[in-house]
Amino acid sequence: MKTALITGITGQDGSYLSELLIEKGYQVYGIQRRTSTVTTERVDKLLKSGEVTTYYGDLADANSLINLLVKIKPDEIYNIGSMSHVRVSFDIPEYTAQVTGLAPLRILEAMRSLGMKETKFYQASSSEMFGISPSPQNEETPMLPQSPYGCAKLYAYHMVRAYRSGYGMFACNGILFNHESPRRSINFVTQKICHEAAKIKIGLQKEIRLGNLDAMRDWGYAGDYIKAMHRIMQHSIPGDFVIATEEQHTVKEFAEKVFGSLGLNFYDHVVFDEQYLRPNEVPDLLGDATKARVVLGWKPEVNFEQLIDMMVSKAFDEELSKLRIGVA
Ligand code: NAP
Ligand code: F7E
Repeated sequence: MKTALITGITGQDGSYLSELLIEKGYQVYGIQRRTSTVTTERVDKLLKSGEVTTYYGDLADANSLINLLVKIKPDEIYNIGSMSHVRVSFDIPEYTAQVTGLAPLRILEAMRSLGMKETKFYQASSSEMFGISPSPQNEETPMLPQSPYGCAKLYAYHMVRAYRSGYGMFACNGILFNHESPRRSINFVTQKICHEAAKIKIGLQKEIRLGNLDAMRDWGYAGDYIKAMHRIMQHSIPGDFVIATEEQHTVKEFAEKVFGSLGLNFYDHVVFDEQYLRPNEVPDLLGDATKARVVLGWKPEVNFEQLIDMMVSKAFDEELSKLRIGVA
């Protein structure tokens, strides 16, 4: 039985990846950080059933990571934990560098000094690293990040490459474009739009406050993207792969479709709010995932419309049930 260690197991991708690895017969361990309110909601079922085991640790604490590597001796490490919010990274740039940039180095260095030659390492790299490079973006596109988050991810990306070539480690970057799901945190634009539209439909509020509506993104489904992570780790040669749908939409288009699917007109409700603008914007992300398609045989299964349907119907049900139990 293979053993996997997932950092960021309580997040969107961590929960889907845990389910996939369990299905494939892995023993799954995760690192959980201490928080004042419990953040294990997405994996609670798996924790209760004993299919996943978590240990306290923190990406900012090298000793906690070393101790867990010694204890678990994983065959595969998926480093998907991160301070993952681009706008917030402008408020906490140094923390972002610590957790998103330096933590992958901490793990790679621990693997190296512990002599874990057979252990494979996956790094959750991001399309945010491309920044203002013209689209479509692939593995050869120059990277010009615009945010502390993008810069931290780029540092980690290069460390993975350097440890792979310098020490012969099986270390890979999945360069994932935006991917969403009903499990997406509420402060990313897709989930925010779905939930606020649902609340407007139910009559709980009248408006939605948003920032830049013209940003273009290549949005896929998280459940498809975690399959790519696993394929990257099973490929015979470690490498870097762009994972994307190769289809682009604006924030405006996403919102129009969400509101339309609930029988609402987005423009009757939207209010511009500059607090949601960023010091630097990334205007145009569109992936070219040819390498993943050809080398890994990976392609997305859920399209843009299906993703929206899935997110809106779950958001609507959740908002309605909060109302029924009196917490909305
Ligand atoms: P997410 O939902 O925000 O999950 C982030 C995870 O990291 C959570 O489990 C979080 O724990 C954990 N974490 C944060 N700080 C930590 C710390 N100091 N120590 C230990 N764990 C910590 O993110 P996601 O959407 O699943 O994304 C997964 C990874 O892919 C991230 O690295 C993200 O930057 C990257 N990425 C995401 C996308 C996307 O569109 N989703 C695209 C490209 C790359 P808590 O639950 O306690 O907060
Ligand atoms: O913003 C605009 C905003 O925060 C998307 C992370 O998973 O993907 C994600 O980063 C766009 C931006 O995602 C609001 O300005 C307008 O142009 O949903 P987002 P992101 O910044 O693209 C990358 C690939 C990652 O790696 C990250 O971890 O939407 N926008 N109005 C808004 N965004 C937010 N959050 N809230 C608004 O009200």
